[in-house]
This record gives sequence, structure tokens and C-alpha cells, in this order.
Amino acid sequence: GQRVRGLLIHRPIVYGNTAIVLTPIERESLSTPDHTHRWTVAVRSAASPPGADMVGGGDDLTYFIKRVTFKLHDTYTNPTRHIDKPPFEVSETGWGEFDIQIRIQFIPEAVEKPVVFYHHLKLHPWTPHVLGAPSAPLPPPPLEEAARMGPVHSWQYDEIVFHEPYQAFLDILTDH
Ligand code: SLL
Repeated sequence: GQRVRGLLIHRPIVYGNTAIVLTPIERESLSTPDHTHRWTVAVRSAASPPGADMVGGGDDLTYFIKRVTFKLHDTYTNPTRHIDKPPFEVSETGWGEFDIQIRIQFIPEAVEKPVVFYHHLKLHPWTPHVLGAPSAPLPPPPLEEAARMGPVHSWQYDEIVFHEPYQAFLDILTDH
């Protein structure tokens, strides 16, 4: 195969998380009652808006993505989670925010190295109503209030760029 000289092609994605506060009843039913939130971290096509992620749908990424690996905090059992089919996501419960490494591997035809993104898992809503020194970090609201505020969304748009792709891979990308 040949690389297509001078060509650059990109595919838009979003990655990030949603989080909701567990109800007291949900917390009691867990083996880990110290967990306060349920969250989902995901990689999606930018054609499927983050707001629609719970109902699924949107563009399927499997035509060029083979595997997404989410590396969670070491406090989780089996923190390295390989996801080989859509939806490319991991749902968990927990109590704390942390950085998640998101590694995207492409189909063999791509002959491309994986790309890595980092996402800071966000559980707590931003609280502009808490008054304080403008430069001071604002504390999160109490859980009951956060629950009333509804799900937290933290999503990042990005583009996966392929420089001088192989012709076979270019065909796969453009035929989709
Ligand atoms: C913090 N640096 O201290 C972070 C660490 C760890 C989050 C957050 C539960 C894991 C489990 C969990 O939420 N870990 O019990 O399986 O805020």
C-alpha cells in the first residue's frame, strides 16, 4: 500500500462524561455505600450530541476505531477497561473525580498508532451562586442540592487527524 502524500483527513469526536448523584436507596443497594455518584465516560462521534448519549444512536465509530481503552483510577477493580464495540463507554459508581486516560486504537488497515486523550472525570456541578473570593476555588454544593441540579455533563470536542493516510484506509474513511 501507499500513503497518500500531502493529504490530511480528520474525523470529529467527543469524549467526556456525565454523572448523577445516587439516591439514598441506590446507595444502600450498593456493596460500596461510600459511593455517591453514577457516571459514564465515553467516546462518541461528534455527529451524536452528548445530550443524546443515554439513548444511544448517532454515528457508529467502528468503521475506523477498533478499541477504546479507558484507564480508571487505581482504586477501581481492573482499572484498565478495553471496549471493543460500541458504545465505547464505561459506567461506574464512585465518590471522587480523577483523570481518565482514553486510548483509541484504529482498525489494522489504518496502520496508525493509537491516540491518547485525557479527561478529568467531573462529578460536581460548578456553583456560581457560592460567594467567595473571586480567585478561590468554589466548594461543590451539598449532595442533596447537586441531586436537584440534575446530571453533570463534561464533554470535549476534538478531531482525530490522519496525516498522509494509506489509500486503503482513506477509502474506508471516505466510503463511510
Ligand atoms: C480524590 N484523587 O482523592 C482523587 C481520587 C478516586 C475515586 C479519586 C471509588 C473507587 C472504588 C472512587 O470513586 N475512586 O471504590 O472502587 O478525589
